[in-house]
Amino acid sequence: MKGIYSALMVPYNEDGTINEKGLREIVRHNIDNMKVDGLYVGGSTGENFMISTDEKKRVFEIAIDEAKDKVHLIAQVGSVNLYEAVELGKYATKLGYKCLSAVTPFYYKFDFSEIKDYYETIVRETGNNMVVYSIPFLTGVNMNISQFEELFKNEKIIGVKFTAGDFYLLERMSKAFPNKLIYAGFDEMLLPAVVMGVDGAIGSTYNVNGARAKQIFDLAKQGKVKEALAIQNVTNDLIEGILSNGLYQTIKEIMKLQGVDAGYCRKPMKRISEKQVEFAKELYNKFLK
Ligand code: MN9
Repeated sequence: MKGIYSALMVPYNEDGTINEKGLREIVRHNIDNMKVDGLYVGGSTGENFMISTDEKKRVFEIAIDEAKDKVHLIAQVGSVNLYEAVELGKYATKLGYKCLSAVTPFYYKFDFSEIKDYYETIVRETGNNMVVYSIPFLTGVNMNISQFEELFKNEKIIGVKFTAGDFYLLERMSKAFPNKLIYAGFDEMLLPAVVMGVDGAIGSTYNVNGARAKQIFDLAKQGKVKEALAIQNVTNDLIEGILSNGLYQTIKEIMKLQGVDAGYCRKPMKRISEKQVEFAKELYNKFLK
């Protein structure tokens, strides 16, 4: 389950419904053109926390139906509603997902025993594997190494998607848990994460820039840090542009230029402006054409 995973984008129609045909195209684009090793379905990038339980299930159905067994698939089922997480986990497991992931429960400032119970409940109820999704800058939940160790005692908890810039913790975890899968979550810091020993990376920009990500990953694994840095530099010129122009709106716009029906973002995210569309075009022409 190592390598580069796209955090799967989900295209929405103007009325906010899922553009199912476009979603199938995005899955194929990632597999055939971006050549990613896996897809992380139902994460932040899929705008998952803004959609209903039924819509989340539909995204899981379409992604696995289109991807078949060509790439690794991880279904993100986490929710501040644990009962929804369990329901989605059971659903994804039945569909054939071999691994689940769940964001740390957020908003209510749960203590660690509550977080631990949340993960153990999902794995117990589903019988599936679990990759913890840690993204402190959005959830406010920061876990230390002993807490990760505590979670990892459960053999079904097989790894973590670590979306943070704490490279000390990342290095400590890679060293301490050689049998767990550590995925880096910030695309702009892929190279240092690989140098610190991660097994893979999961990110939004891989939907459009997967080829460079794979090069960075492979070169860094071979110890060719200088060559990898040159590619990370170009990648970060692109990512800087994407972030300045609206993250998901811009990735969708670039994907359209790559020939994919990538749709719109879901409200409350706003519609892309003409000016942003123009800048997305510039980024595409400069970095991806
Ligand atoms: O899945 C993504 N995080 C979010 C990880 O979208 C919140 C990243 O891929 C970032 O989008 C990317 C740009 O900052 O690194």
